[in-house]
Amino acid sequence: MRALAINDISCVGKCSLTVALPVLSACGATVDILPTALLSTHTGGFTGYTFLPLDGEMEKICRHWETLGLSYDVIVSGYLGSRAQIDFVKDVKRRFLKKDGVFVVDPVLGDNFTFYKGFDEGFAADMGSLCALADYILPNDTEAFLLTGERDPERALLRLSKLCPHPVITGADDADGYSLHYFDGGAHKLPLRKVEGSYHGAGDVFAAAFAGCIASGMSFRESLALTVEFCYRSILRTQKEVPDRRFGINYEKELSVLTDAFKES
Ligand code: PXL
Repeated sequence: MRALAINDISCVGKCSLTVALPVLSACGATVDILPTALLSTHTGGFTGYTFLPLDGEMEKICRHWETLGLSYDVIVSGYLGSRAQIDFVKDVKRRFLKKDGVFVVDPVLGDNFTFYKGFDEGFAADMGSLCALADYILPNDTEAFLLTGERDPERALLRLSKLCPHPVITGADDADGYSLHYFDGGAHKLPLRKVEGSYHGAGDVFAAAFAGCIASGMSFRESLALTVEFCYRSILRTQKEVPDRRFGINYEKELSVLTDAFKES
């Protein structure tokens, strides 16, 4: 299975490409990367970080790849630094995704019901137009709200299902507790064990694991269950081991959840 991860390189903070590479690899994928920007750290809670957008370089990289005849079983996109990059990713899907390939979009917009630095409503609307081209979208509760205007996850899921056939809201509180919501023709709710606290990079770990599972031919439901198990264990470990949550999730010692599942495939 050949995967393309489109995301930034945050040198410190264990998110985006530095997570996508090991996690997709643990699912047995050959992983190529298309970096969207180079940052000294991610933007969540750090100040004074460097930010180099790679827009011009991305087109040059793709032109070279076309001479190699590359194509992908799965493309997974994450943090995009500008509205132009959102348009570019649409083009990358058209140029490089196999006919029966899977396009997974993590619409990275914000957390704790606020936008990440540099994003606004116009950016969210453009991200929605990228979601409309995806087979699976993986917003957190904040991103589901920013994309639909609905705070209630069940209503947000239904709105998202008009955009994309398989939306997943990766974790949201409602009257019944904390749950993942997904749609596969009907709406479903998967209760989650909540680990108290806020865990930067958890969404990126989730997106990479889910993309690896679904592209390996695992069913939607099984892919979610395995991804949830991997993320839960990693977050629990982080709660015990990492006092400063800006430094990401300690997922490394839990990669065996994925490697064991994909040993024979
Ligand atoms: O984890 C999402 C993410 C990815 N990349 C960058 C970010 C963030 C969230 O803050 O800043 C650069």
